Amino acid sequence: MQDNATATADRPSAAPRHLLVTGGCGFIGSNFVRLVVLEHPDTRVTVLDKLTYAGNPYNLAGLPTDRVELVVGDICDQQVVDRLVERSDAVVNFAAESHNDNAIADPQPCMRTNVQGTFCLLEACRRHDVRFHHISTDEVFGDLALDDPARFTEASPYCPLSPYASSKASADMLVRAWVRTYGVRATISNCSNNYGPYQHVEKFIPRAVTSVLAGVRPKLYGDGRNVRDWIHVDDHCRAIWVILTHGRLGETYLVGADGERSNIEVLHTILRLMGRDEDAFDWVRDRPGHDRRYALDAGKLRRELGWKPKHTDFAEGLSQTIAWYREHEAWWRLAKVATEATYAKRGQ
Ligand code: NAD
Ligand code: TDX
Repeated sequence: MQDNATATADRPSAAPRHLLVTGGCGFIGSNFVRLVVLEHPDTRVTVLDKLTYAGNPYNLAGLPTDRVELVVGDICDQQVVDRLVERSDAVVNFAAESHNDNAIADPQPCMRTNVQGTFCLLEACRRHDVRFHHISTDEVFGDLALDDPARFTEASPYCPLSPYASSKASADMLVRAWVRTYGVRATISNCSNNYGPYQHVEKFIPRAVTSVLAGVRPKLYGDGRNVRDWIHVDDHCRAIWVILTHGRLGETYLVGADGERSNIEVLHTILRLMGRDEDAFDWVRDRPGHDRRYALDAGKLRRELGWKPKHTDFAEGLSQTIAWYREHEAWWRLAKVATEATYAKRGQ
């Protein structure tokens, strides 16, 4: 799709020349920054990242320093946020406390960053009339039963069921209110579960893969039948760029790749691809309130903006992801030790 195709009054037409990416040292944010810098040479990126345990500046290593700048700071710091937003054409907000298990153990950081941080960014975008794209999740819609043929659409009611999901739903509500009340030029995307390189080892797929690599048995929560709708991070990042440059202002777009799989199915595939027996894992206690199933219908994004996923072979995407973790042990080894110590205390 051309950068300046199909411009209308409510549809931004040009690629931003100077983009502010919050949370750009995390998993999806760093994949997005890399995509933008490598494929859109007219765009410069400033990353604002607090470098929490989940943020790693190495994730941006090798990118041209004249086009990528890292500012270490907090999206809840209104002064820093205002200064950076004022000199940007657009903001993409990835910054979040993104892990359900952490939010259950201690919801405070999640509420602060995900809700208060989004509020700060919206206020700055309102003051400086800057385009805002907010990254959200399918978890805002609650969960579906395993035998329910339904999938979430943009019309599904919000029904968050976990601390993390409720913080993301709250942030989405703020964005909608700032669009309606102040005319902030914003869009929201709600995506399903991502996998791919640079994902923190606390998350299911990298945790299982690095456990096998480290000679430890992976862990499966509950009965293992919970279903997630998997999408490769590269497909998510390409969807974000299309929505940022061609999405209708004020709109929400769901991003998913028809990748529903039960956790036990995913774990079996990982074990098979890594040459282990399918039962070489441990069952552990379930996550409290564990959402049963997520499933997204991304028809609007496909129809309106012509997006479609490229990584449609899940086993192939997983193989590449496993290879990435195999080749980047120095990237995950320390985080793995700390993460497993935390999980061990929680009995997971
Ligand atoms: P991540 O945990 O890997 O990265 C989060 C980044 O935000 C880190 O670099 C961290 O240092 C930074 N950060 C945290 N608090 C901050 C603060 N107060 N100020 C500035 N920076 C801060 O997360 P991720 O998996 O890349 O998720 C990115 C976004 O996508 C989140 O908003 C998440 O809710 C959303 N999302 C994730 C998924 C998924 O499957 N991972 C799916 C749908 C939506
Ligand atoms: O060791 C594990 N064993 C296990 O069975 C871990 C870490 C998880 N699980 C299960 C819990 C979930 O059903 O696997 C599934 C996926 O878990 P996570 O990777 O923690 O992801 P999830 O809770 O589904 O949330 C993710 O997708 C939506 C992201 O972390 C969120 O940021 C995103 O919004």
